[in-house]
Amino acid sequence: MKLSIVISTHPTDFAALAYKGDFEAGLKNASQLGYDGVELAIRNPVDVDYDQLVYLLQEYGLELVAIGTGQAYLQEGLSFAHPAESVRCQAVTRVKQHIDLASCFGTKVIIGLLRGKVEAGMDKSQCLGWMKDCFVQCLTYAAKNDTTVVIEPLNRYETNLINTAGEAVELIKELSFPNFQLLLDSFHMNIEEVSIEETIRDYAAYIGHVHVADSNRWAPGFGHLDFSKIIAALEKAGYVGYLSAEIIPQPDPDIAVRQTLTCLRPMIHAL
Ligand code: LER
Ligand code: MN
Repeated sequence: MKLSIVISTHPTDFAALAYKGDFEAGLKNASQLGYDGVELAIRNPVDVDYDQLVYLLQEYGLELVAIGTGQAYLQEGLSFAHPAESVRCQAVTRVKQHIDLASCFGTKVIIGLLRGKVEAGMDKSQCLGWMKDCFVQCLTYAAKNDTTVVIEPLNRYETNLINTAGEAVELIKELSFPNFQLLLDSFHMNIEEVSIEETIRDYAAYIGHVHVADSNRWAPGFGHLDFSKIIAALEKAGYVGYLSAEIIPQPDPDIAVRQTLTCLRPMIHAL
C-alpha cells in the first residue's frame, strides 16, 4: 500500500482537505514529506491546465491516484439524484469531463457527494432510478475510456443514498460494469459499519480505493480508530492500492499532513 493526500486544485469550502489553498505548494509539501501520490479534488476539469498538471506531478514525483468530483455538488449542486433532468444531465456531462482527464493519467474517478440525495418530499425509488441511470451513462463512457469509477458510501449526515459498503456493493453487482468499484472511507465507515475490519474482509473483492481519516476526521492517530487493525485487514484483503488522507487540517495543515505519515508509514512497512 502507498500513501497519498487529497488536495484541491482550486479554493473550496470542503472542510476535510489538508491542502486547498496554493495548489503547487500543496504538491511540493506532500512530495517533500514523502507521499507517493496525490488525489485531486476537482470541481470542473475545464479549469485545470493539463500541461501544467503533468509538469507539476513529474516535478514533484507524485502519482495522480484518483480524481474526486464532490466539489461540483458542494459548490454547484450538480447531482445524479436531482429532480430536474437538466441538473442530472449537467452532472453526467461534468463527470464525463472528469473521466476524460482521469483517462489521460490512467487514474480513477470518485463518485461521492455527486450521486446526490433524496430531497424532502421526493420519492426514494425515483431518485434511486435517476441516480442509477446517471451511473450507467458515466460507467459506459468510462469503460470506453478504460477508466474505473469508484462509488463511495457516505455517512447518513451527508446523504441518504448509499451509506454502507453493503449498499454500494449491491449497486455494483446490479449495474454489473467491470470498471465499477468500491471506495472505503474510514471516517464514514466508523459511523455506518458494524465493524470496519469485517466490512473490509466481506467486500475485499470490490475495493478500488481507500480514504483515511480518524474518527473525528482529523489525521490518523488524532482520534480513536485503530489503524493497525484497519491496515492489517486491508493487507489481508489483498489491497495494494493507495490510502488517501482526506483530513481536516487540524491543529494546522502541515502537522495534520505529517501526522498521517508518522502514524501510517510504520504500520504499512511493518506488515
Ligand atoms: C468525499 O470523499 C467524502 O468523504 C465526503 O465526505 C465528502 O463530503
Ligand atoms: Mn471520502
